[in-house]
Amino acid sequence: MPDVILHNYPQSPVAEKVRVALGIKGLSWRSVEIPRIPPKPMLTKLTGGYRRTPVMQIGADIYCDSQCIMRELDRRFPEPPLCPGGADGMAWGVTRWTDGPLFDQVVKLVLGSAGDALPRDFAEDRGRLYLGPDWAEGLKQANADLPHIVSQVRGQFGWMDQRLATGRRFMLGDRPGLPDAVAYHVVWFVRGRWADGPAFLSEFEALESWEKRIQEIGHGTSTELSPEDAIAIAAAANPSTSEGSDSRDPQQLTPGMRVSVNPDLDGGEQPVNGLLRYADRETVAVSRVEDGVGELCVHFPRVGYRVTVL
Ligand SMILES: N[C@@H](CCC(=O)N[C@@H](CS)C(=O)NCC(=O)O)C(=O)O
Repeated sequence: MPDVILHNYPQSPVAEKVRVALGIKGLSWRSVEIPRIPPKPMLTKLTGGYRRTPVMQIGADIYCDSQCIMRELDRRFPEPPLCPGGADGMAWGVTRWTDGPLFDQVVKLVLGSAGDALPRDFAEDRGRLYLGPDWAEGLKQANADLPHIVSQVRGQFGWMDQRLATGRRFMLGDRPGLPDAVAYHVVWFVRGRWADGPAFLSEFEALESWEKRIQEIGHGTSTELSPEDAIAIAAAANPSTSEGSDSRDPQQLTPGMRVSVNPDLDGGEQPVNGLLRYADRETVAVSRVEDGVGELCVHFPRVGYRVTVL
């Protein structure tokens, strides 16, 4: 199998989630460092427009969004499983809480508390992405509303702490898994990027000792790769995804349809267009041809993404 390549940057919490999953699986992988703000021409050459972090590449297959990445990692490298002890199914639902409402509040906390200290281009990019077209107003509101936002995060971190306070080593028991990776990245973000984060977290003793256990797992073994080499690897490979669809598909998606795929929330992002290659309940994959690279298959999760038939 070609190498697992993660396009990421060190400060990205969502990438940290995937790095923890790579650690749980004990994998060796290649790391391509991408810019923190657009333009990201080497990344979008592979994705066809998707610009978020992280993106996973395996040959000419490109996996957008951590939900899709984690699922593919579990499919290709089933041992150890991301949902040990038969926790599959609802454990994915937990990710919709941590990555959705909880992450949104933590972003407001981090951006709102930084206020004017944020570099202008970063504030503009992340403000638009997470707070919508009225992001400047949203940032001011977040700053004025910090005590409320902290109270919201505190309650939810309390749930995680409670889960661990019963003596469990990890969220599901003795073995680490998906709920650990998705909870950890939010805690990691709060600790590292909010000045009051460490003091805030000191209330949660069980959570703090669990953080150490997650850190001990590490990130697997990574070696650097240049974006040029990653593109050359894609150019030399063919997508490994077979054509397929599902007769119960509510949108009646079938291979060969011209579609566009975009996150279902308005972050002002560019849709990815292509020919549908594969669709089921969990994923949608489109084929596209990129100048100088050839055919690529770009994968997205179904939940949280809108597929539009063109
Ligand atoms: N739903 C996406 C969210 C990814 C996301 O928002 N990542 C942040 C970085 S932690 C991002 O893309 N920020 C803008 C950027 O890196 O350009 C996922 O789970 O992968």
